[in-house]
Amino acid sequence: MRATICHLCLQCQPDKGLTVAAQAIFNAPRVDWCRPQQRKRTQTVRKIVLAVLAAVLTLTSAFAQTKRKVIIDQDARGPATTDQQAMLMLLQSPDVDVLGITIVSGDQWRDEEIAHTLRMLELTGHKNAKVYPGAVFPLINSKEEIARWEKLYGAVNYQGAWNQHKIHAPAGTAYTGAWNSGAYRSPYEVPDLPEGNPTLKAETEDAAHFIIRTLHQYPHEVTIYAGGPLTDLAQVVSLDPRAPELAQELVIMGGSIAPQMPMSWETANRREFNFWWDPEAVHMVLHAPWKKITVTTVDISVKTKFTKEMIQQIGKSDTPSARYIRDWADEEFLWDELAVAAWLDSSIITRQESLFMDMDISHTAGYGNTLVWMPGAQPGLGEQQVIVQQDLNLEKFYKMLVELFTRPAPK
Ligand SMILES: [Ca+2]
Repeated sequence: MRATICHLCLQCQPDKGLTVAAQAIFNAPRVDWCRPQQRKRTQTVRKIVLAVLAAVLTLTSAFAQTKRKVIIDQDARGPATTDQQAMLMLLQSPDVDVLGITIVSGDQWRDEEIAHTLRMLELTGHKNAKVYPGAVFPLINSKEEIARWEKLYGAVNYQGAWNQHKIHAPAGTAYTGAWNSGAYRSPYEVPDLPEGNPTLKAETEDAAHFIIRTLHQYPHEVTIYAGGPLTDLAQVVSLDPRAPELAQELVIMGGSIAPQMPMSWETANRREFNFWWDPEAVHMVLHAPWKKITVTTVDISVKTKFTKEMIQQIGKSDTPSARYIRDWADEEFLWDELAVAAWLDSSIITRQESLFMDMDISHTAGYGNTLVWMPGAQPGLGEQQVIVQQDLNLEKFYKMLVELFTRPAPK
């Protein structure tokens, strides 16, 4: 019987490894004794466990690093439509980490948009995504300002949340489907939703503070995808003018230069809804120090279409996202979806231009019009150089849409 005690035994078999004598001298100095093979085996097991743990940590870290971080800043008409569908694409991408969704008034008023977004998250299996309330009204523009403008310069057909009545599209124009079917509501009225009311709640932190906090938390790692009016981002610029320097890049759906459309559109070719809703915000954001700005304008958006055939194809899959698209999507230009797709896979864009871009904030006939210049022709008043997409690989884009909407929600 040994008079010493093995600390290996105490650690691995505390009740079996002690002899009576050992228990009697439990407090005696401990030595590494005795069973070289057992000790060696124990050390080998430890090394293997540590190696496996290190490998798991390395893989986890590498996986986390490969996920691209994005903040979605969006107006969010619903159910479905380009707004919800663009968000769903980012949520469904296994390569993307959606850090938060900030909602701004535009196609509808903010609070109703928040409700549609929360319900979309519930229906598509993305309940963990966080939603932050953004701006209710533009910085300067207003219903009264638009009424004054229309008296002087003519009608503006699509006014998003300001539309007071259903607009019936003239035959042959592009104003069709869900895009123009909204009835006017007061800014804070949230009706019962056709897709069901959400039980999820939005966060209490506002959009601008969330964006600033997150850019500081992950400097140079976060893309901001802006699919609506730019009021939230203008508030970011106002509160923390250097915050844009901390973003990896800014992706915008907005603006219009010279789209090939029916004459009713071409007579107002520089007026695009997202930019028109809050021109001063666009001016502020396009003068801020972003590292990179990419703009998906109407010019390229109108080359796309979500067709009934595509919706039916997606609806054959029995995933939560596919069911959501099947139940609520309609034919529509893929405005916001294209901006998302081009960020997910830049090879979807086959032609692009580098232009200087700004916004007409003159409150005259051109108020809300997109301004662009070829490099060298810009006035040099702080306007930014942006990448403007011109053409795309439609087949690749549509394939991505179907793939993302038919896959299960990423874990
Ligand atoms: Ca939008």
